[in-house]
Amino acid sequence: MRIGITCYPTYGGSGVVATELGAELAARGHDVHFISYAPPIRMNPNDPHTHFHEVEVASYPLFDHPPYTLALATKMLEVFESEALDLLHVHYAIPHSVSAMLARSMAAPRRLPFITTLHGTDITLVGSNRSYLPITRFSIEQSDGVTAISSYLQQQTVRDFEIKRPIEVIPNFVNCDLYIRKDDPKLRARWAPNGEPILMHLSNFRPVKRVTDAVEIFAMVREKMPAKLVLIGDGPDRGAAEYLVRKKKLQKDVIFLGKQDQVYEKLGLADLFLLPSQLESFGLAALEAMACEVPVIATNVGGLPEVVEHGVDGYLVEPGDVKRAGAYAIEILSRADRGREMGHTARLNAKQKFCANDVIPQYERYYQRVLESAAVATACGVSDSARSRM
Ligand code: GMT
Repeated sequence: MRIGITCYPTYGGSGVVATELGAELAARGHDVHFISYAPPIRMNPNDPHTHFHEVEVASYPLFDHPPYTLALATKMLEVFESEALDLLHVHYAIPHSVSAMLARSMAAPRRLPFITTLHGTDITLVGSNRSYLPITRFSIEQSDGVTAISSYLQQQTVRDFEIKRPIEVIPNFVNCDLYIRKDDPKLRARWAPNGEPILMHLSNFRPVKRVTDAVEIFAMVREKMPAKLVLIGDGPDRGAAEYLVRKKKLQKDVIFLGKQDQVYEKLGLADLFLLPSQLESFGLAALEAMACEVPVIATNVGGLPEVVEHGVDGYLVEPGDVKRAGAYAIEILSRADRGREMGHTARLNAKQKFCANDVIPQYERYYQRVLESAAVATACGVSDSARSRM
């Protein structure tokens, strides 16, 4: 298949999923064309099946906000024509599904079906804003196919957006060959020279991630035992996290790595992963840690209970309950066998439920179904608005 993929190319879960999906599809022989304003951060530019098409956004003194949505729609049409795309797959509804809808209309009567994958804040936060809700709902209804990355998000979308069409749940995935444990004492010694346990957090440091809670949890652990906290990522709350680290005099024990490309090289060195988010539609970072045999302490919100099994491969606490999270962290870290056992189970569960080898074929089958029903709809002369029933 020839697949156009649009996503946010910077750090963020939806862009990571879209890029990894593109890489997996390319490895299976599909031609993948990323269409965005910059190459996605994890994209492999040397892969012969992977291509990038830049959306150029012209500015003009009249534009306070250059209309990216329109430039994107034009580029989608251009790539459809030049590369004979079979379909477009857009990640994060706003504004990508609206651009795809425009591109499909411009391509008519040629067929350009598009699939929208919902990731989370496009529904739970930004999409629910009244400036965006009606158009997001419309573009979801109009998509030829819609997927959500967890059952939680599917139900939330149906409920909050009063969506009548089917939404397929295709969960996020992890490459189980790449994300593996790396018990390398030399590498661990960079952060923990005296063999201290390593706690880790990875996110975009947005307020929804509650990064300062990770620091609070670590401070509780640190009162009981030597330990190190490695924070991966960057974003608006990094300053607050750094301030809290200084306030608690933990500078020697907390390492801010900033944005990192190959996170699998780091995650496999951790003993415990912290994801104390206010909300998480899935929690990809938790899954990536689990694949590396790292138990997870996360919050009992959104799609996280679909990923982390409380008491089995980690623990779930209510958002903001740092005391309970700290107690669980101490429990896991003070008994090495408990942590290892949970870590092993975490990898087993990650492999069983979310391995790329199983999830990517779900996307391939879904693409096929969307293409077939779009072909039938065109043959029957069904309009765009009536055919979005996949
Ligand atoms: O808010 C974010 O963390 C970014 C956002 C995105 O779309 O980039 O992440 C969402 O998508 C990820 C990939 O599907 C999910 O793993 C995250 O749980 C989800 N974030 C939230 O729901 C807050």
